[in-house]
Amino acid sequence: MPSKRRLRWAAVPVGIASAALLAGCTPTQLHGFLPGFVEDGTPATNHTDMVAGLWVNSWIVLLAVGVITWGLMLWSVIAYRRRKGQSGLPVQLRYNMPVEIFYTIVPLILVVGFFAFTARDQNILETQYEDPDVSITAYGKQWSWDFQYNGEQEDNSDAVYSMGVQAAETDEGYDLDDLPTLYLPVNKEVQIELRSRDVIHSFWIVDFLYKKDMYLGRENFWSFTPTREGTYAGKCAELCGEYHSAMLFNVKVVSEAEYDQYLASLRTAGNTGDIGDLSRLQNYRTTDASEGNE
Ligand SMILES: [Cu+2]
Repeated sequence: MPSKRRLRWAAVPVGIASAALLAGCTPTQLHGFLPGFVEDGTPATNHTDMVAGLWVNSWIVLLAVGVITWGLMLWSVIAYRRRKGQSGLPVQLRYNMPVEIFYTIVPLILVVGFFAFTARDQNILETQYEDPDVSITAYGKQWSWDFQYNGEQEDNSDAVYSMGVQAAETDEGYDLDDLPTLYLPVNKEVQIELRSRDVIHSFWIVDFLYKKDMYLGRENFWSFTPTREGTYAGKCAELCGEYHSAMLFNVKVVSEAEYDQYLASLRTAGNTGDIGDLSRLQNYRTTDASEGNE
C-alpha cells in the first residue's frame, strides 16, 4: 500500500530529528533534570545511573499515557460537540465492555510495572557490601555531623574521627566553605553506618540521589561506591529542630592517597578512638566553633 510506504519513509526524518534533538541534550536534561550529572558522563556513584533510569523511564511511560489520554479527550470534545440545531442530551453510552476493560487493565499494568521496577532497584540499593574497603560511622546530632573512620580493631580504638558544628550564618546565607566534611576514596566500596545522637535525622548527599534516616536504637547502613572525584553537598533531610537548615556538610571524593593522607592528619591531630558513646554534644556555634569542622 502506497500510504503505508509513505508512512515508513516519514519515520526516517522523524527518527533523525529526534536523534539530533537528543544529541543536543545536556547530561542533566538526559537524566530528567536530576542533580549530579556532568558533561563527560562519569556518574557520581555506582547507583546514580540506575536511579536516573527509573526516573526517566517512568516519565516516558507516564507522558505516553498522558498523550493518549489528552488526545482521546480532545478528540471526543471535537467529534461529539453539539452541532447546529441539536438540543437535549446526546446519546448516552455506558457499559461499553471494550472501553471498560481497557481502562481497568492499563492502570493495573502501570501499577504492577512501577512496583516491580521500584522493588528491583530498591533491592540493589539496599544490598550491603559484605566486606567493604571503607567502613565509616556517621552520626547526626542537633545540628551537625560527626564522622568516624573505622579501623581494623573491633572496639574502634584505632578509628579516627572529625566532629562538626552547624553552619555559620553570614549576610549571604550559610558559609558553605566551613562545614563538616566527609572524605571518601574514589572507586572504593564504602559502607556508612548511619546513627543519631538525639532525634531522627536523614543523611542526604544530594548528587548521590539517595538519602536514609538516622535513628536511635536502629542500625541503618548505606553501601555504595563513589565513582567521581569532586566536592558534593550534603544536608539533613528530616526536620529535626530549630537549626535543621544549618545541618549541612560537604563530601569530598578524593584519590586513595589523598584519603589516606586525610586520615593520617586526623590521627596526628589526636582525633582517635571511638566517639560512639558520646551523647548530645555541645555544638551551638560559638565564636571559635569553626575549629570543630573539617
Ligand atoms: Cu537533622
